[in-house]
Amino acid sequence: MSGVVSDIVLAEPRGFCAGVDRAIEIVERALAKFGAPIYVRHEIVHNTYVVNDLKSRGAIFIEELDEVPPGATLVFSAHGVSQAVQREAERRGFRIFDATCPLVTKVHVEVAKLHKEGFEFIMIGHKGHPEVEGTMGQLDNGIHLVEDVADVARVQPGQTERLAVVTQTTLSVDDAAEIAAAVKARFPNVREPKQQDICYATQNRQDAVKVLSPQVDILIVVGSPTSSNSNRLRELAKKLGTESYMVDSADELRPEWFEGRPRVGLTAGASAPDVLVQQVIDRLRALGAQAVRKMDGIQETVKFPLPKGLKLEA
Ligand code: 10D
Ligand code: SF4
Repeated sequence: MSGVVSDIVLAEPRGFCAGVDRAIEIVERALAKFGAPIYVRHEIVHNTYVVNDLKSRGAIFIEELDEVPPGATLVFSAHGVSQAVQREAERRGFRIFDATCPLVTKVHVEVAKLHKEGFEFIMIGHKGHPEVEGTMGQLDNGIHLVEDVADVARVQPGQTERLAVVTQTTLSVDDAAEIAAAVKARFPNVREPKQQDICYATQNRQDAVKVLSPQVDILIVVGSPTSSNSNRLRELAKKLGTESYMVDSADELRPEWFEGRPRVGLTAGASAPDVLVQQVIDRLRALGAQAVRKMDGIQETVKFPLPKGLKLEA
């Protein structure tokens, strides 16, 4: 089966975003400063390798706060938490570090601000996703979830005078725009975010796939099945007519995928570490890949500060 792959083109940008870098660093620094175990509510980011690596170093991942012993150190995942979870964690007296991405927190802050001004919300997002639960849980009620255009026709806000749209940060940019347009058509007064809530990293990785897909025969996305933004990359390539598969690790690559598809594009979701991309490259080399090149793409420079109490000088 060797020799099926001829060359690899790496998407640019791909892989870790600033929010993921920060979230992982928060757990690492908490481990270094306070020692194991450090409790983390939900997977810190949706990646199997990252979670297993932190587990091996003393992190314990939980979903419910009653799994955390009194006095423990607790980190909230990058996807954010509801007000109820925040309050309950404080009530239980844990030492809390919030690894919510600042771009998710920005949406929470906007919801709280507009709520005070009497707004209700249409949230575009995926039901059951922890970020959606966290954002919807900023209010007791008044946020109505729509997952697709059909939901927009069904949604019943309490009033339509003061209605605002918010979105999950990791959606398909194109699908979200279509759903937002349907919201606007049904509720012409609706207030849309000044800058859309879909984050720079989601936007940039999808833009790169749009450029790369037509240049290759198949696109491999490194990412875990639970990762929304990674799934959107594979879906986008398929929509553009390029065969695409998502893999959690190099072991999942199947040689038959590449038969008759010698030019391979490779990208990674915002939660997928570079070590996995390197392992995929090694596996593709074993399948015959000779050349590896990066596509031209923008360089990301976004970096978020760590919480107080975990900065190096702290
Ligand atoms: O599922 P997802 O794309 O929202 O999360 P993942 O952990 O894969 O990537 C990082 C994105 C976050 C934390 C939400 F903005
Ligand atoms: Fe933050 Fe965007 Fe990364 Fe999510 S994908 S952690 S919103 S930068």
